[in-house]
This record gives sequence, C-alpha cells and structure tokens, in this order.
Amino acid sequence: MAFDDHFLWGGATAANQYEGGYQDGGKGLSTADVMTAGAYDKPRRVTWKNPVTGETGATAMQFGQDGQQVPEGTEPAVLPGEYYPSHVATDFYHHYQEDIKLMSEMGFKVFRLSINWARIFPNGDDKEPNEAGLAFYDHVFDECKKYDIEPLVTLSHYETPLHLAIKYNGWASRKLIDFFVKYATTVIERYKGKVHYYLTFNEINMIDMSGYIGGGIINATEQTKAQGAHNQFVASALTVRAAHKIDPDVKIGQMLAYSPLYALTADPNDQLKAQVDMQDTYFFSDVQTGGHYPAYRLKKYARDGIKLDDTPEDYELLAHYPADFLSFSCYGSNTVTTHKTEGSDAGNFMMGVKNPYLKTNAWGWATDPQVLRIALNNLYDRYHKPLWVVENGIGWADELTADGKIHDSYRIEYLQQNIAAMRDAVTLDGVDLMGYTMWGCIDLVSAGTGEMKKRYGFVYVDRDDQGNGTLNRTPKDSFYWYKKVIATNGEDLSNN
Ligand code: BGP
Repeated sequence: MAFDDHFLWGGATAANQYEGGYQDGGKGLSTADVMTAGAYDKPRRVTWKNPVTGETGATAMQFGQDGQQVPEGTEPAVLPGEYYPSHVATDFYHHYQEDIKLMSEMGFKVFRLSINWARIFPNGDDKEPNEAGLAFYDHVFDECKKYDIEPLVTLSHYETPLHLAIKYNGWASRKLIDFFVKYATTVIERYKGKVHYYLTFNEINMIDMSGYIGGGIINATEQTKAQGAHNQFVASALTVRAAHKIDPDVKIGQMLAYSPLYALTADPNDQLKAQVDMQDTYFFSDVQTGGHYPAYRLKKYARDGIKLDDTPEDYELLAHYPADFLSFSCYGSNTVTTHKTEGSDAGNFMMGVKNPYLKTNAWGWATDPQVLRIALNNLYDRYHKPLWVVENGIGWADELTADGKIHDSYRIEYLQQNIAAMRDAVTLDGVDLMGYTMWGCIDLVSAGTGEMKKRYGFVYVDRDDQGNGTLNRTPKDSFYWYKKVIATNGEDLSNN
C-alpha cells in the first residue's frame, strides 16, 4: 500500500468562492462581497462609497496591488450595476446535499470547506452569534457524517467581516485577536464531535501580497501588514490553546501557500536569491509551526523601521501553542534569477521568470511534476511535523462538449504527476503526510481573477463570468479517474 488506511483523500473549497447565499440566514457582508470579477490581464477591484457625499468608485486591490487603498472618507460597499462573484458563487448554500453526495460517490474521506465568519458573527464584533449561520454548518456537517466524510474547516479563507475592515482597519488592529478567538471558540464548541480538524488562516503568508485579501486591511502598508501577521499568529496560538481545552480530539493546523523557488542558473547569486526570497514564505511557518520569530525577519523589521505592537506574553503563546500540523497549498514551483531574462511569465500571485523545463497553463502557472516531493521534503526536514497537502490542482477553461461531457485529460495528467510525486515523498522519503485535498473539487470562482472560466473541479458547474447558467452539476472525466485513485488508495493512477 502506498498510503496507509487513514490517509485522508478529498477535495477543498472556500466559502467566498463556493458558498454564495451572501445575504441568506442573516449573514453579514465580508471583504470578499465587495470585490468585482477580473481576468488574467484585468485586476479585481474593491468598490467603495463615500457615506457623506454619496460619491462612488472602485480601486484595484487584488494580489500584488497593495498601496492602492480605497480613498480617504470612503468605505468598501456593494454598488448597483457591478458584478460580485461571491454573491452566488456556485451556490453550495443551496446545493450542499447534492455536492456532498457527489463527493461521497468519488469516495471522499475528507471535505475541506471554510466557515464564513460573517455568517456566524455578521459584524465580527457582535455580542451573540447568529443562530441561523451556526445551524447552516450543522446541516453541512451532518450531511458529511452521513457519508463518513470528515470535514476539514478553515476558519478564515480570504474574508473578514466587512465591518471589522471598516471600523478597525482589519487585522492591523489587535482588537481582531479577541474577535477571532471568540468566533473560533464559538464554532469549536458548537461542532464538538462533528469537526476534528481546523485550519486558522488560509495561506497566512498572503497577507504580505494583499493586506486586504489576507487581513481585511484597507490601508495596507508594510507596517500594518507586519502587525496584521503578528496579530494572526497570536490569534492562532490562542485558538490552539482554547481548542485543546474544549476538545482534546481537535487538531489545529497552519495553512501556508508554498511554492519552492528554483534558481534559474548555478550562479551563486541566483542560488542566494532563491534562498533569501524563500524567507518571505518560511517566516510564516517558522512562527506559526516552529513557534518563534526567525532572526532574518527581525533583522528585516529593524532595517525597515517596522515596530510591532506586541507583548512578552505574545511570544510565550507562540512558543507554547504552535500549530498541531502544517498544511499547505502547492500548485507548482517558481523560478528566480538575478540575470536579465525574458519578462515575468507568471499570472496573478505567482511570481518569477519562465522555467524552460516547465509548461504553463493559460494563466501563466507553471506545472511541475516533482513539486510535491520537493515541497514535502523541504517542509518535513524543517519542522518534523505532520503535513497535509490541502490545495493542489490546475485551472483550465474546461468546455462542455457535444456529448454533454468534459474530457479533462490535461487535469488527469497533472494530477497523475503530482500524486505520484507525493507518493514518492511518503514511500521513498518517509514524510508524515495526513492527507490530500484537491483544490476546487466542485467548480468555483477563482480567487485571483474572480472568474468562473478558470476551473479546477472534478465536477463542472454551469455558470459563466456574467453570472448566467443553471448551476447544474456534471461530473468530468477526472471525476471517475479520482474515484479509482481513492478506491486503490493511490496505487492505480492510470487513466484507462
Ligand atoms: C489559493 C487559494 C484558493 C484558490 C487557489 C487557486 O491560493 O487558497 O482560494 O483560489 O489558490 O487560485 P486561483 O483561484 O486564483 O486560480
């Protein structure tokens, strides 16, 4: 057997890209609900309004667009005539029974989803939770239980209650620590016995790329983002401490965006660049999983004049309550060089230069057949903690063919390579791996571009970039392939 019997096969989603029902059951607005759709060459925008003058507008605020904050005196707001993909997304809110049944047909052992914080605490700083929101996830978890599917729950996946962003500048304020811990303990208590695995912040390192998406920070600067990251670390540690008290069976994981950086050449300057650039990722796992601030980051803060609003107790908490396991997303590798070379080939939040050995998809993301083996070894060597691949997959403009099917052989090929590399990391290198959840298992909205066109799923959802479509679900060829992979516990990756 390649993987042991407890290996958790499944798929992953996020509320703001999948759930829809953005005002149903008393849900409040989140930072994702005021983001328009974009495209590969067109950034997503945050729409805003001046509550006094009524003036409206929109500002590009997706990954890599920090510094373009909403103008002073205005607030992010939903405007008439704009299209917001999170509002309906692919409507898990009304399709959860059908979708979980499809997951069970593939043999899922685990389903990664996120709870929308604004469904539980509509403003984020409310005294009491919203019962209708809590009840919705009860129904979802009960449905999972029916099929013996273990939920893996992200507490915050690229959304913050909008009120917290407006009133406190999001995670730049230490106040968010208490609001988050109250939210986290509310759900961990409520779903005791139903949910055993939680992740605190999706891709916690993304706060560096977008203070708004990663931390609800409307005025994002290096200073406010550093503070936001610190506040999230402390909130994570407090969540670990509280969760273990509430339910000793619950495990809390870190979630990191991880792409190994390759040096384009053997020039030591390129090697050094790859190593130093990688510190921007490792910083986040060194703190949340490793338990301490690394020297290289403290030196950087001193150089840049960044001063944290912190307390000695913060650092004790970080050291005593690190994450129980380290989960990560990994789609491919990135390549860097100090030499002049053809321009960046990468799309949205991917970076670097073109790697001549790798193919890219239509959004410029390089697919790398060895990436999971390399990533798993790097992370296991560094932390010696259980790992979990919670996102991996390929975005593609799938087409429904005349036979009413989706022949996604490119996706099967990508997954064959990636799962084989992951298997090698386990069987040849001895990495301790808890599970694998393919990203976007049922088609959903792209985080980077807000498009429907960039699809990841085993199941096609009839919905386009203008919001048209029946929302009907159709299994793709990869659906039947993945079912076999799970049934053979990763032994049989063939496509026949
Ligand atoms: C990760 C995010 C997901 C997801 C995925 C694919 O970074 O955690 O939310 O969307 O990337 O990215 P995209 O949707 O931009 O193709």
